[in-house]
This record gives sequence, structure tokens and C-alpha cells, in this order.
Amino acid sequence: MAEIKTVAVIGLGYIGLPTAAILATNGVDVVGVDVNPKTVEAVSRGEVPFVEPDLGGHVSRAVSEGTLTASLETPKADAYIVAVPTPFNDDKTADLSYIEAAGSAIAPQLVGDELIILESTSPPGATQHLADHILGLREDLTIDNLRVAHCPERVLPGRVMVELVTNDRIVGGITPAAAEAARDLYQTFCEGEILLTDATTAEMAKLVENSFRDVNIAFANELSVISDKLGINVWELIELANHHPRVNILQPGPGVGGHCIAVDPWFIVSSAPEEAKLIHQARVTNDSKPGWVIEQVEKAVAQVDGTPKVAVLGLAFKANIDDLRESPAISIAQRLGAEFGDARFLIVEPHIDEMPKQLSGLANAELVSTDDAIEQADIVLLLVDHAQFKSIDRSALAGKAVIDTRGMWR
Ligand code: SAJ
Repeated sequence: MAEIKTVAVIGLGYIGLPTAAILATNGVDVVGVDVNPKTVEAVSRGEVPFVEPDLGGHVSRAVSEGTLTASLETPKADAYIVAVPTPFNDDKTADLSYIEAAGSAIAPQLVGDELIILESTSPPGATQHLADHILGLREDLTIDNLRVAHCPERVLPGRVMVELVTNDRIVGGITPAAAEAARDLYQTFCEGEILLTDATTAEMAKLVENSFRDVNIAFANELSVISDKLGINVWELIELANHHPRVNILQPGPGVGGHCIAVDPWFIVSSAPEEAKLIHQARVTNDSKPGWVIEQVEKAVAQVDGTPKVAVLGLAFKANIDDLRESPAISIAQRLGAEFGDARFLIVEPHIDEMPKQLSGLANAELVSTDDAIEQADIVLLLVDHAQFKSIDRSALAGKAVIDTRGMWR
């Protein structure tokens, strides 16, 4: 097989852009492709359209050295990496339309022998579906002309540039030759072990990793509800139980957010609905946690004379990031604002400067500083354990009802 000199990365989001940048700073000529003209313009200037530590340096260096360019059009290339969204449909099945669109754009450019890697988190069978979709558009090609593989991303937002290099990678080929070709490409920047398998096992491995976490967080969330009923401190309970050498309970919270752990288990459930009972229940348990938090606020509001003022600390889906996608804190704030029209909500999110559009319609909510919120509030609702909140003086909370969903003031 010819050496891979040029790579087109389709989708310049949280995974595609870092992957494009790391390849480009490791000697590969990369064209990043995106449907959003603003993204293409930003990357062409060497800029990054979202927050991710160290990514900016890689992108600006690669663009100034000429190894990374950005385009709205899919070019000819030796290899393609598809890193587009796979959201779910209303019935929780995966929406493969972005993958199909990427395949449709790649198909006319192929001359045969290219490597096509699907990185998007995908339900079992999606890589084969991409291959079939492309071959359906190019009857002159066969699966032996193409090397199609799945290489799921597993990097943690906030540590992407480190984990891209250090994490082990799973590469699943539709054919063994495809897996080997993908391994050779990832070896240009990945220092972790690269493990070869078939495409469906690779798809499931990624889904299983996130489901493992979801099930374990559901266990912690269930414990917090049980502990509340029994009048015990769940944080102390978990800390004590975790002294056992084979017990490692995760942390309860206001629900599970982000675009991965709250989504991926559904792909397993929709592939095997009768069998995936525990995985399904974990999703239901975690998705019901925001409702439970709202019940706690309701009880506290009932104790306040006059207009209740509620400080809502944090909107991001987890600590120390600005990412609001699928954030339980956002949905809690939205529902509180709508359900408690007579209360005032003092929203704090240190990582953003203006009220997010999901909350902008609430007349009874405003974005304020941490100090202002705490000073004015009758009720303090902590939703995200951002480092900034750790410096809050505990004495400032005296006399206020505190609902600590993250155990920061345990
Ligand atoms: N959470 C808890 N309790 C915990 C841990 C997390 O409530 O003990 C919540 C967080 O607050 C957040 C959500 O779970 O709302 C998810 O956060 P996370 O840090 O567990 O994971 P993500 O979504 O940022 O990234 C995950 C990672 N997967 C695993 O750790 C198995 C990452 O490696 C994947 O690359 C990423 O999903 C992905 O893209 O799939």
C-alpha cells in the first residue's frame, strides 16, 4: 500500500479539529473539512472556534507551516477521517445522516485504495453501513479497493491534546488490511498501544466504555436518593465504602451531561432492547436525577417568606469547562425558571459572559457573579463543582438553605 501523505478530516469539531491538528504537526498534509463557513474561516486563520487547552498552539503552528488548511469541500486524499456528530433520533436510535453525508462527499473523490476511517461514536454496524453507502455510489469499486475502519475517539474533553497522544487506541477494520493501514496512520502521533480488531467490536468497545461509566454513575445517583430518604450523608457513605480494596463508587451529581455518556448507551439499547436492561435502566436513573434536584428546590422554596432568591451555581456539564451541551444544570435552570415564576434565579457560570440562549427567555433569571449570587440568595443550589466555587467562604452560606448536588460542602 502506498504511504499516506494527505489526509482529509471531515468534521472540525471537538474531535476532528484536534485530530487534524495533531496529524498536521506530525508531518502529514491535512485538509480539514466542515460544512460551517465560520469554522472553516477560523481554522484557515489558525484559530480555534471552541475552548480546549493546547489546541490553539497546534492549529496556529500547523496553519502557519502550511500543513493544515480548511475547506468547505471534500478534496481527494490518501486517507479520510470522518469525525461528524452521531446524535440520536426521537426513538433513541442513532441518526447516521451526518455519516452518510460525509460518505456521499467522499465517494466521488475516490480512485481506489484509499483508507477511510470512521471516528464518530457509532452504533454496531455503522462502519459497514458507511462502506456500503460509498460502494452504493461507486459501483466501479469493491470493498477490496477500499480500506474502511472504525477508530473510536476516547479523549476526555479538557485533556484532548494529551490523551490523543497517550491513550491506547482500538482500531477495527472491515478487513484486516484496513485495520493495519489505520494503525500505521495513528502511529504517526499516538504513543499508546494500538489494538486491532474487527469494526463491530471496535464500535461496541467505545459504547461499552461510556456505558460502564453511565451505569456506575447511576449507582451513585441512586445511592444519593436512598441516602436522602434514610437521612444519611451520601458523600460520607461513599467515602467509607471506597476504603474497601475492591470498591470504587463514583460520585453522585445532578444528572449526567455531555454528548457522550448520556447518548452512547442508547445505541446499545436500540441494538438489543430486550437484553440491555441494566444499561437502559441506568439511562433512566441518570435522566431522572434533575427532576429529583428540582423537588429539593421546591421544598426549600416552600420555606421562604416573600420572593425566594435562588443562587444557581454552575451551568456546564461538568467542572472546569465551558461546554453546556446536554448539561443537566442547564435543564434544571430552565425548568426552575419556568416552574417557579415567583422566584428569582441568580445564575452563575464563571466560564461564560452572557446568558446562554436556552435560558435567555426567562424573565426571572439573570447572570451574576458568585459573590452577588451568594450574598442575595435564600437558597444556594450548587450544580457544578467548578474550582472557582471551592473558594466560597463557608460562613457566607450561614442561614441559607444549601442544596449541594456535587458534595462540595459535604
Ligand atoms: N459524572 C458524575 N459522577 C462521576 C463522574 C462523572 O455525575 O463520578 C458526570 C459529569 O458531571 C458529567 C458526565 O458524568 O455530567 C460525564 O462526564 P465524564 O467526565 O465522566 O465524561 P465525558 O463525557 O467528559 O467524557 C467521556 C469519557 N469516557 C469515559 O471516561 C469512559 C471520555 O474518555 C470519552 O472520550 C468521551 O466520554 C467521549 O467522547 O465519548
